[in-house]
Amino acid sequence: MPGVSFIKILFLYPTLYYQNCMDAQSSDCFNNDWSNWVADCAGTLFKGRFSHSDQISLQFNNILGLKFSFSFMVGKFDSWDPGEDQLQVLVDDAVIDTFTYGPYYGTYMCFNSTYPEYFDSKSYVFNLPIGRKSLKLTLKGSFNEGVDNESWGAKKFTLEILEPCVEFYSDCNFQGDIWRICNGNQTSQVRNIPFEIKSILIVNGIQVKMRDPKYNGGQTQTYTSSQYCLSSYQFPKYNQNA
Ligand SMILES: *[C@@H]1O[C@H](CO)[C@@H](O)[C@H](O)[C@H]1NC(C)=O
Ligand SMILES: *[C@@H]1O[C@H](CO)[C@@H](O)[C@H](O)[C@H]1NC(C)=O
Ligand SMILES: *[C@@H]1O[C@H](CO)[C@@H](O)[C@H](O)[C@H]1NC(C)=O
Ligand SMILES: [Ca+2]
Ligand SMILES: [Ca+2]
Repeated sequence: MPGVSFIKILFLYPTLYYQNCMDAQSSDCFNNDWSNWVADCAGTLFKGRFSHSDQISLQFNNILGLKFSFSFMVGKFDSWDPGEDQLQVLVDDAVIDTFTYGPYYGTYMCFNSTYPEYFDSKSYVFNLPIGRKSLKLTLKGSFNEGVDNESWGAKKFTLEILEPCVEFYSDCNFQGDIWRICNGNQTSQVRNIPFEIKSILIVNGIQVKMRDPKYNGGQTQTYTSSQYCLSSYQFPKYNQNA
């Protein structure tokens, strides 16, 4: 067996996968991620304001990992009543946190001058089942009065992949048999994958290097993004006895 074929995977972690509305006046606060509603509280832009049963979500597709970190900043605006008004954080429709604040919690900054505001940073680490390729994050409110009295907003959305994975497939478009490697069991060199590779799912921040004497004149290929269809790809050497 020729000894020069290899696959090398470089996991640069934590992998910053997504950010939105990070600064006080970031222009991407106005994009359609989460919501196209934008509120300005004393010079700081938030997605919002939301009240009653408003909820905002973002769906991520073709994302691969075992462990993630999601963070954002919540704006508590005006008169939240504990026990009555609350905000929930959901991952794929499962609640991972529920929180509230008192009506006089914070400092007077914007909107209804009778009640103060509070900006709070939230951060969550969670796992996804192996093989899951999508993720939906949701912020869901429950308030019994309108935005004139009590409301919320959110900004500084960040999603990091703490344990990313790469998946190799026997067919194009991420179909067929799967061979997966995650950074929890990172191997710098892999010599045998039990099928011919037709596509590779690679999230931002990961490098996959491959070389085989029969492919591309034996030159090392470096992939930094997903490969949807590698036709006539014969690498790595198909090992039927693996
Ligand atoms: C706001 O609060 C006031 C005073 O508690 C109440 O009378 C009013 O109905 C509330 N407005 C809404 C929209 O719930
Ligand atoms: C501020 O809140 C009070 C009490 O809930 C309400 O009566 C009033 O209408 C609100 N003011 C404005 C400007 O919305
Ligand atoms: C790495 O771990 C994943 C999940 O446990 C497993 O499917 C995969 O085969 C492992 N790869 C190697 C090279 O050990
Ligand atoms: Ca206020
Ligand atoms: Ca209330």
